[in-house]
Amino acid sequence: MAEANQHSNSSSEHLLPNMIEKEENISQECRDIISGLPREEGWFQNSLYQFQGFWHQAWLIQGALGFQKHFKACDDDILLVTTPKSGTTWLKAILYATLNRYPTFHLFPTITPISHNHPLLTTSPHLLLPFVEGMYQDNIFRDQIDGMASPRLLFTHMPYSSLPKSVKHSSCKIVFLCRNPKDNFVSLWHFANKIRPKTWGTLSLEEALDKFCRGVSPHGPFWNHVLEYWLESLKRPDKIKFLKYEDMKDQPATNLKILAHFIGHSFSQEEEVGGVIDDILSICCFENLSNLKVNKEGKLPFGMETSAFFRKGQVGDSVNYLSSEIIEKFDSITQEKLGPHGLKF
Ligand code: PAP
Repeated sequence: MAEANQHSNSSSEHLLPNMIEKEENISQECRDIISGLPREEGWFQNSLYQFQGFWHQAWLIQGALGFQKHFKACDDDILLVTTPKSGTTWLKAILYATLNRYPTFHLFPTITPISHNHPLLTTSPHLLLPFVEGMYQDNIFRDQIDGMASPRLLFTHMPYSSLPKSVKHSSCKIVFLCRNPKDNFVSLWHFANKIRPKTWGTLSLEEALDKFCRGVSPHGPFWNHVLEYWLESLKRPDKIKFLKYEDMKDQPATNLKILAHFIGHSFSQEEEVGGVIDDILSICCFENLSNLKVNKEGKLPFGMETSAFFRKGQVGDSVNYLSSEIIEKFDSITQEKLGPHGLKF
């Protein structure tokens, strides 16, 4: 089995103070709440707390409280929700490029949206969609969400049961992305080892596996997170589009067309013939995004290096890390938790 620390980054020490600072700066209200919650050691943060049935970092619990209390959904909002490490960066880029394709295309019908000055070429996808619980963690940023032009394209990792009522009751659309649990786990394990401070040592595969299978992963339990959105998408297919990373990889153009239609921004015949779909997929593909300077050398405001979001971008990489015994264990949990509901990976 490969060692995750082969991927560790010597400059990741600076991340810890930022994460700790965020934990130290939480409000008294949140401090009081988390003091009564079950706590476990985090993967790349000091602690995870079980809040409303799922494991989160303290500062994101504060963000979730603000999100639940203050967020007013608009009917034309589009909310991307993902399980962490399921292809969030990719879907953020795809949705952004799809929603923002009009000005260029309509002004210059012979020019595709992928012009040399497209924002995705110089800005991390993570900065193009506000991370709502991150923004609501801080009152200063809250106003920025309220002040966004419509249609607002927003992002969250929150479980369905923790979403604000107004999201559920408005006509806003939810795009949910998840991924095969084995690949998701391997991606998360690598990510954790890449961004953990070196002084913490490597998180072993066994330790990570134990946490993940017990449900103790960021925004986990993984299976419950996926199941909530799956069940809701069955009840309300017009409200929630349930997507799998594997399907996006397998049939990107077909799924992008479906996605664009779902969010109310279908591609016209003219656009399809003009190659707009292919252009969006080209600018957002792993090879392109991962090689851009902004994604190779950039940093997010809380110190995270943007390169941490790009590793292999492949389906099935977990076979290179998991023994057949572990694969069997994963498959049986998945079958037990999701199988009865008709969800397979
Ligand atoms: P997040 O949920 O923390 O934002 P996210 O972007 O979901 O992270 O996770 C990164 C994963 O998406 C990585 O998977 P891997 O570890 O299995 O390689 C990363 O490589 C993959 N990824 C990032 N960008 C793309 C892309 N454009 N196309 C396909 N996969 C991508």
